[in-house]
Amino acid sequence: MSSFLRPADADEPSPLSVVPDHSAYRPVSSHLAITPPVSVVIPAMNEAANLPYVFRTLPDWIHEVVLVDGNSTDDTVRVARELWPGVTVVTQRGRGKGDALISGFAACTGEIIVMVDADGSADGREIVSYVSALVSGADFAKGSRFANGGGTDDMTPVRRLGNRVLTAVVNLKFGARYTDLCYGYNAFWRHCLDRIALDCAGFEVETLMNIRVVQAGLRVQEIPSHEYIRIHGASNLRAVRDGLRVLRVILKERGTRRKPAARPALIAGDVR
Ligand SMILES: Nc1nc2c(ncn2[C@@H]2O[C@H](COP(=O)(O)OP(=O)(O)OP(=O)(O)O)[C@@H](O)[C@H]2O)c(=O)[nH]1
Ligand SMILES: [Mg+2]
Repeated sequence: MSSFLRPADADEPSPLSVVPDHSAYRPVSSHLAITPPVSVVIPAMNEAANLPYVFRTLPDWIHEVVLVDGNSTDDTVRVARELWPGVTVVTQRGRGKGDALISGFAACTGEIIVMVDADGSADGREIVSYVSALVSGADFAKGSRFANGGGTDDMTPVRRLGNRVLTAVVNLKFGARYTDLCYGYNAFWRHCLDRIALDCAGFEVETLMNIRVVQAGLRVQEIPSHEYIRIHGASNLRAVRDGLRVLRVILKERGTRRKPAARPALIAGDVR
């Protein structure tokens, strides 16, 4: 069990009173000395041609890779096993990216879970930024293509406009301050899953996560991320159909806009 690095667990004993178990921790880099076990979940449907690019960028210090196969008709599973011999392959029972991620999360044994697309659009070398944010105190590290330092090569004007409008609606309704909404590169401590109880099937999964982490009062930090263009194959996303699914989720979730914390009244002699 991780002891002092894991945040948001008020019931845990004081760091000074426990002996940390470092056996599961791995050295990472000069930026981040050690990390708890990190699971990388990759939803993949017919991505055999892209997997070599994805796996090439994954850091060698991660604890495991969980690939969720959406009943691919190509060599996705064989290629994944060749590229990462210890890979855990989960065969998806249902359909859709949300369904795939929920199955993948359930199979993870790490304490930190990172979601990475299989189409070559995500750079695994960014994982260290996500993990750094989590070990520094965030519960949920949310990738953003529109935060300073982020970017995208793979967004049509229609998608860009849709994403911007949906982001604004979520910010307004739920009191969030997101710069990006429909983006698949995120990471979080495993304990977040108990607080957000995911129950959706399709591409609306990221939106649902983003809303529920805010509703749960979890600490969210945006991580600037660059989205590269899908290398091979065709998108599974249909802008209008999936945009409407996202909108439905936003409308269905109950708004929980929180009031800013009241400042205690000044009393005589109080110096601020
Ligand atoms: N297992 C599984 N993976 C899926 C499913 N639908 C999409 N994916 C994967 O989810 C990731 C994101 O899907 P994409 O088709 O790239 O969607 P997108 O990123 O919005 O669109 P483009 O990058 O523009 O093609 C990819 O790794 C897909 O292979 C599914 O039903 N099952
Ligand atoms: Mg993609």
